[in-house]
Amino acid sequence: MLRIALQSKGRLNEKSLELLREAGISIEENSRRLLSKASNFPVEVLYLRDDDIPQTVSCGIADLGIVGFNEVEERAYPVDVLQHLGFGKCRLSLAIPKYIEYTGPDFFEGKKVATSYPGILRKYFDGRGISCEIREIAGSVEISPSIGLADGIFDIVSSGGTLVQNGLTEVEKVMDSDAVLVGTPGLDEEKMKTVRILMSRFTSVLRSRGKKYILVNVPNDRITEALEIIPSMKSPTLLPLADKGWSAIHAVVDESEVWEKADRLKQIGAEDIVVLSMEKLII
Ligand code: PRT
Ligand code: ZN
Repeated sequence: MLRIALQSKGRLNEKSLELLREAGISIEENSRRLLSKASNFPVEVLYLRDDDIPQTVSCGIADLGIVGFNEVEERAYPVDVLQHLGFGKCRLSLAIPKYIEYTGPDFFEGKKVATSYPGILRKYFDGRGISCEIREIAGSVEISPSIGLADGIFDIVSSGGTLVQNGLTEVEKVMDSDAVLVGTPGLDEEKMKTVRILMSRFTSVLRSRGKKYILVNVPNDRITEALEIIPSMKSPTLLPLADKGWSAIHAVVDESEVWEKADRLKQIGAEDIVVLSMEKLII
């Protein structure tokens, strides 16, 4: 039985459970329970605050965890980063009041910066030989400059709305982050077998996200051009139609490119373009 630590509530909770669900793992969801077993896979979920996940996985109380890469970097406990999961995307950046002129990273020499991520920030400044006073605070970092606590902040940025609301401007991106699957270093072979199955299911789910399945009928003399518009993952599926001189192409395309590709296919004489949702892409 593998134990996987997930955030009990917060930004990553829902998406982590959704990933497990889409990977075919049924967890009984009861937020008051600390531990829940899956009914159809040898895994149980341990719900924790995200801050505690790296340590819990590092010391083997949980075999796996899903947590922001920023927390893994900040806590610096030894864990194996097994997979980037692509949700919970954000960046950690330095920001200063918007009316102050920024002169590059040396701006922070001798200044004070407020953050909840002192470890990552210390590494950044040390790597550049900048001596800056880091003021660690637990929350509402963004108000620090306006109350005179710091000259700038180092915090998570997603849309940038919070910075704007507080009269701040982003001046340096220090790292990108997304949710990652982490594992206890040196798991035994028995557990690793299950971990590998889980990771390959996650890969299938993640690959199918944002993808559509497209079927299109193309005159045979335009097939080469059509295949340039919708290149296939391996070799394309090409089926002759009953109507001689025509073939059907099946391919997987990014959702964001569907309209643009459909327009181009029509321009070369393609007809009957069908776009389908893709639930899983199991390779
Ligand atoms: O209770 P617990 O300790 O478990 O949760 P938490 O409150 O510490 O973390 P939570 O749930 O807020 O975030 C969990 C993880 O989500 C973070 O560690 C990041 O990896 C990731 N993540 C992604 C974010 C954001 N986007 C995000 N926008 N975490 C926080 N924010 C906050 C940020 O702190 C800032 O206040 O949102 C604000 C900025 O957002 P924008 O969109 O205005 O730029
Ligand atoms: Zn937290």
